[in-house]
Amino acid sequence: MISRAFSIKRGLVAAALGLLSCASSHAAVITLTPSKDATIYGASMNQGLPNSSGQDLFDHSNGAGPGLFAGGNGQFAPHRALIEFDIASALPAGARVTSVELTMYIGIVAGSGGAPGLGDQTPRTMDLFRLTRDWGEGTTGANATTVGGTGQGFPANTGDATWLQSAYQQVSWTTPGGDHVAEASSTRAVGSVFGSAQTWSSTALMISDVQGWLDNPASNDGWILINRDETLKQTHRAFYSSEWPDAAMRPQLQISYEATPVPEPGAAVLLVGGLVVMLGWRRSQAPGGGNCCRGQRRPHCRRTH
Ligand SMILES: [Ca+2]
Repeated sequence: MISRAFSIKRGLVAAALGLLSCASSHAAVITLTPSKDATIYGASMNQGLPNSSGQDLFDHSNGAGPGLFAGGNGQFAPHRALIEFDIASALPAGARVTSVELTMYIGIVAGSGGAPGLGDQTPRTMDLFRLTRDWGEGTTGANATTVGGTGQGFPANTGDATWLQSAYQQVSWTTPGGDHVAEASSTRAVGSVFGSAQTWSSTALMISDVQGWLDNPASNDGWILINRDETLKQTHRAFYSSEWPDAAMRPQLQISYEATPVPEPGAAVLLVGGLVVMLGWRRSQAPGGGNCCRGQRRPHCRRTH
């Protein structure tokens, strides 16, 4: 014979399992555009050595221009793109990120003069690294209407990200060119077709980055995009930035995630109701039932009222 206590426990377990089965668990996909993006610019190099002809772009930034550059220009000056997405405002707290991919669209190719089909035709390998220091976006380049002509950036304003400083005249990078982790989160060989989508595929590190930014928003400094051939001449690509007028061509971060199951209100009511009924039943089965008199000890009380 099943004991009364065991029966009650079994009922509670069944109710809890029922509650969980009623909980809403769902997978979802969301696409974000950057909360900020910018380009930082280095100084001219020639086969790894400073170029005596000189093009020092250390004090240039490009926070609000239409293009994000990664790679070397015609005078061997490297460019790097910074990009960040506001994860915590877009995903529910406690969600589990399952897939992440970044897509950007080519706006211009080094050496093309803005003409599709011309310029650097060699695929350029570009790595995404997680940044470890906050940086400023600023308003430089806001008046530019085309990506062409923005490849050297603009004189930085206080607080803008530059090659040497994460916030111009305020905070320096520990390492010039941007503080980032050593291991790339994702890598892509970028082509040369104007307007083409370039996607950095989901990796365990990409997922880990975004999960970390969701769970600890203060740690979110975004990624830096670095072209492995950035010290070579005319290797850059510019991608349309978050300021580009055509929203469909802006950078897009696609995130797949599973929301943490949340008990539905109706299921919670059923559980509480079930508990009340079971506790009432237990009281009614006690010696003397549920009608003991005030002051009577339960083993001695009787239905006398
Ligand atoms: Ca921007």
